[in-house]
Parts: sequence; C-alpha cells; structure tokens
Amino acid sequence: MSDSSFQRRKRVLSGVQPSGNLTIGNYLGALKQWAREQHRFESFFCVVDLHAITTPYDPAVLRAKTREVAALYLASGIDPAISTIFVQSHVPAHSELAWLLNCITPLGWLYRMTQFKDKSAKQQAESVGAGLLAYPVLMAADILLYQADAVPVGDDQRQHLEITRDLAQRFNHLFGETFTIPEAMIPLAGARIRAFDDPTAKMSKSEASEYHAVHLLDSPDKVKKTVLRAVTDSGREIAFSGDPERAGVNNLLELYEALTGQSRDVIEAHFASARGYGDLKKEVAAVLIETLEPIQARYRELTRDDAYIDDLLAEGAARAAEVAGATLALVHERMGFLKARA
Ligand code: AQP
Repeated sequence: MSDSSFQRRKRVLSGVQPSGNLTIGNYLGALKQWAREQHRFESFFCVVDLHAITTPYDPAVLRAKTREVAALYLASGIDPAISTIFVQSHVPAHSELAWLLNCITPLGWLYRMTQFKDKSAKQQAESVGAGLLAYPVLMAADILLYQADAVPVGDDQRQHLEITRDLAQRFNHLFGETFTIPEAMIPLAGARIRAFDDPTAKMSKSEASEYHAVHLLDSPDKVKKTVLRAVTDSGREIAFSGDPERAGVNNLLELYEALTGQSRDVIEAHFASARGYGDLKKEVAAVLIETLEPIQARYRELTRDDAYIDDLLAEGAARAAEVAGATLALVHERMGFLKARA
C-alpha cells in the first residue's frame, strides 16, 4: 500500500433529482446501496436540485420535493452522523465547476447521451434548454469536486459516469493531475427496474402515468393495485429470462431478488409450484409493502419538524463546501485564473 492510501478514506458521492416522487427503482439503484456503502466510504449524498431544472418544472413543487427527497435519504437509512447530506444549490462550487468544465467539453460527447436524446424527444424542439444538453457536465462537476473514488448509481447512469471519467482525464491532461478518476458502482440486483405498465421502459419518477411505478410513499393499497396490474405475457412459467417478450415477469422477479436478497435458484424453486403470474404479483406486492413500511414510518417521524431537516442540510452544505471549495481553488490555479487579493 502506498503512503497516499493512508491520507483519506475512499470517497463516494451520489445524488437524486427532486423531480418527482422517488420510486422503488431510485431506492434499489441508489439509496439502498448508499445506506450500505456509507460504512465503508466517506460519503457525500446531495439532492441535485440544479439538475431538476433542466426540464420544465414548478418552483413550488421543486422546493417541497427538495426537502422530501432529503427526508427520504434519512428514512432509507443514510445516517447524518457518518454521511454528509446536502442540497446541490447550497454549494455554489457545483455551478462554478460546471461552467469551467463546459468550456472543455466537446459538444459531440453531449449530443451522444441517451438521456439527452430521450428527454429532448419528449419536449417541443424549441423548448429544449441548453441545460439539458449540459446535464452530464454538471454531474461531472458534482462528482469531481469531491474527488470521489466511486459513484453508486443505477445502470442508466453508466454513460454519464463514462463522460465524467473522460472529462476528468481531459482536464488532467490539459492542466495537470487534478481530479481523481471515479468508478461507477452499480448494484448486482435492482440496477435497472422497469416500468410496471411498460416493461420495455425504465421506471422513472418523472413519468406521470398512474400505474407506471411504485413510489416510496405509496399506500399499501396503491402498491398492490400497481403490481397486480403489471404488464406480463400470456405464458405461465416463472423464471428469470432475457427474452424481451418476457420482460414483465423478469422485472417482477428482479424486484423480488433485489428486495429479498435471495439467489435466483432459490427464487425459481420457490415459485415452481405457483399457479400463475397472479401468485408472483401478490408476493412481490407483499415484499414491497414490507420494505416500504419502516421507511414510511421513519419518514413521517422525520417530517414532523421541517427545522430538523433544514438544520441537517445546513450542516451538510457547510461540510460539503469545505471539500468542494478546496478542489475549486486548485482548479482555478491550474486553469490560470488570477487569484483575488484577500
Ligand atoms: N428504474 C431504475 N432502476 C434502478 N435505478 C434507478 N435509478 C433511477 N431509475 C432507476 C437511479 O436512481 C438515481 C436517481 O437518479 P436521478 O434522479 O438523477 O435521475 P434518473 O436516473 O433519470 O432517475 P429517474 O427516476 O428516471 O428520474 P427522472 O424521471 O427525473 O429522470 C440514479 O442513481 C439512477 O441510476
């Protein structure tokens, strides 16, 4: 081990946009692994509100969802005594570094991003903002400011992690070693939960259709209704499968796998005697309800007092600003900005 490995614990940074009601996909792809990994890594988790304004939004909803998402981090097991939780816009270094990185980002890299193509296709061409195109640059700034070694995310963020690594390498090449090159940390199970009403699509919190997703704050009744309506196929066999025709059943099984932690063999054996997809749906709904119950109870407790969350976020922003400020100062020096006189 080199001397430098003793200098600091490995770091993670990740975030979720306050752009809707958090889904079970956000929990399994992100929050659940954050809670697990916070014991191994020095952890920074932010509510990425600056990302949430890259598509049309309502300011009052953004404000309310920002606090809600922070409370859901805590309710999902993020411990503020060991992890730093903060709101992205409370640390101006994120916007500043994003601008600096924008200036060294080839446009071609951004036009290739799947998320930009998908999200811009859902809007009128003239209403697509430059921010949606530059979204991955802001995400790179979030990660690189903290010199993060790893970024725990769902599978859909793989491409954005690649561009972050490319940008860090480009910067280091142009201006000298500055940024740590981060690795994506993708969970083995639950990395890409699909929509209940369309298993060809990823489950997304900003999708409005009623039976698209299970949300972390849904009532047991709503969870049951959504899962029982899940689109499947006309077969009967309950087995994991990569066949696109069977994506609905496979999604239910992957959910069951990620929620219970059981192996695929054990799960298939368990459902071998089921009478049909109805049995599978009932059991998936039951484990979902069981998973959400303690999260919701804790959420209700935490949100009795907004001041508690706001105080934690203020403390988190101060800690985050220290780390981010040090990186930004180094970036300024490397890029040749004249230092302001104190
Ligand atoms: N369906 C999913 N399965 C597994 N992981 C998922 N994530 C999102 N959807 C799934 C992970 O959750 C984190 C939150 O990401 P985000 O809020 O920055 O944006 P996103 O990836 O675009 O997530 P959504 O829910 O689809 O948000 P909207 O609808 O606002 O765009 C990430 O780690 C992501 O991988």
